[in-house]
Amino acid sequence: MKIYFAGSIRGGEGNKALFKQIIDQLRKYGEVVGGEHADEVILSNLKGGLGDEHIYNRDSKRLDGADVLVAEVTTPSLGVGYEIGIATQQNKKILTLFKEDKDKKLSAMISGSPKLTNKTYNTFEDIKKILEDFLS
Ligand code: 6IA
Repeated sequence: MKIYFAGSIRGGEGNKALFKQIIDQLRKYGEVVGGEHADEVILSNLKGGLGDEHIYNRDSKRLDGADVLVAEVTTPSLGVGYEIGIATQQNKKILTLFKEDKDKKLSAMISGSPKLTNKTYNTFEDIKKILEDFLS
């Protein structure tokens, strides 16, 4: 199973340490693509930076080839929203993870979609359980 992991980059600082934990957990279920921003090793290989067009082409191709999209959506991100829209059109299995926070509300275009599995969490233990239910 190929799993595309999406999380905010320019949309605002996501919780990179948590992204990394999610990616490591996802590797138990399949091959993870995307999520470089959370991976120190790959990050260090990217010194000098990639052009935006390159990132767009590469990520679009990877998303096309993925079976499942798992998106951390607590920090609103145009890129993540775009990827969710594309994956929805491709009828992929999609899971969103949103950290419970009384001051934040997930976009209705995400929380209201019947084509997504939207889950809220408090702790990484919650995420592990959500992933187990969704992916196994
Ligand atoms: O609008 P955003 O930048 O928050 O969009 C984030 C989403 O777009 C992520 O889920 C990625 O799949 C994709 N994306 C956007 N920029 C990049 C990127 N830039 N590298 C990989 N995926 C990206 C280089 C960042 C650098 C810190 C390694």
